[in-house]
Amino acid sequence: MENMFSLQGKIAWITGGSYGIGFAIASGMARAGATIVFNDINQELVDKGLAAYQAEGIQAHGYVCDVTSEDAVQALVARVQQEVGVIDILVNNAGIIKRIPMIEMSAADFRKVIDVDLNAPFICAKAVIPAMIEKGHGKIINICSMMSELGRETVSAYAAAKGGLKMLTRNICSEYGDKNIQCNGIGPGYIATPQTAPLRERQADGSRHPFDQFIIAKTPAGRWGNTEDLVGPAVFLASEASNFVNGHILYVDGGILAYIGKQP
Ligand code: NAP
Ligand code: GCO
Repeated sequence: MENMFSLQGKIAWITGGSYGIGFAIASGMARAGATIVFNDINQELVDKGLAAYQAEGIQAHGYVCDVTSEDAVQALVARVQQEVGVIDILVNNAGIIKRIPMIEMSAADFRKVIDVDLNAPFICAKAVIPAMIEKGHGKIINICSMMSELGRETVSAYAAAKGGLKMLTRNICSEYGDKNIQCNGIGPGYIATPQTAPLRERQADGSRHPFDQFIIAKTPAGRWGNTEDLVGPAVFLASEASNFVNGHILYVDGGILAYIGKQP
């Protein structure tokens, strides 16, 4: 049974993997046997990531690469192939959010979010798929969101990107499923990371942020997720245990999408 979930001998590339959700998923994949490759946007973050992996006993390979640049991504994939090997597993994790009411948001800000959260997963998947086809297998995991399904005030660009990422996931499955490539998404609920820190900030009087209280009430599990909650689902989608699971979005949300909300 254990072998079904083993990632022994696999090379996994986690974008934006120096901290947060990407770091936790990569560490979990390393514990399952995978060799970890990650990138981040500057050397400082990569060094921080390398030290964090080392502290966990993981010898990760870290590179500076902006995933919105197709040239940089193609160069990174070629370099990884030379220095580490062919990428078996891609996790499109790097992402940004801008919380701005739509009518106050500039088109430039909207484009920036779409660029990192939707164009970059296309660029990274496009870069790894040819070698996956040649090797005869591949796993792509796109980190989606509650906003792949739901809207909310101030996150128009993020919701548009994550909704698009859900459909890119299904399309990669449709186009390359016959090449033994499985492309699935993970839709995390509200997870305590730096990205969501502003939504959890304590108020001046020490009370919980109203959004924090809203999320607790909206989540049947009654808590925020932590990054470890995403590890089992990610290892499953990267392993042979999920070889006939394709084009699926696995929501890991403590039940948010199942719930109408607390009755009055
Ligand atoms: P995070 O703490 O902000 O980490 C995101 C990582 O991506 C950071 O290391 C970031 O670097 C990197 N990154 C951003 N732009 C990049 C680029 N152009 N090239 C390379 N790396 C880049 O976010 P997180 O909360 O761990 O989220 C990770 C993913 O999960 C994102 O796609 C996010 O949308 C998604 N997600 C998060 C939650 C949640 O509740 N936290 C829920 C659902 C989905 P910088 O520090 O330089 O920006
Ligand atoms: C927000 C949050 C969310 C989460 C996550 C939910 O402002 O609503 O940042 O978008 O980060 O993506 O799944």
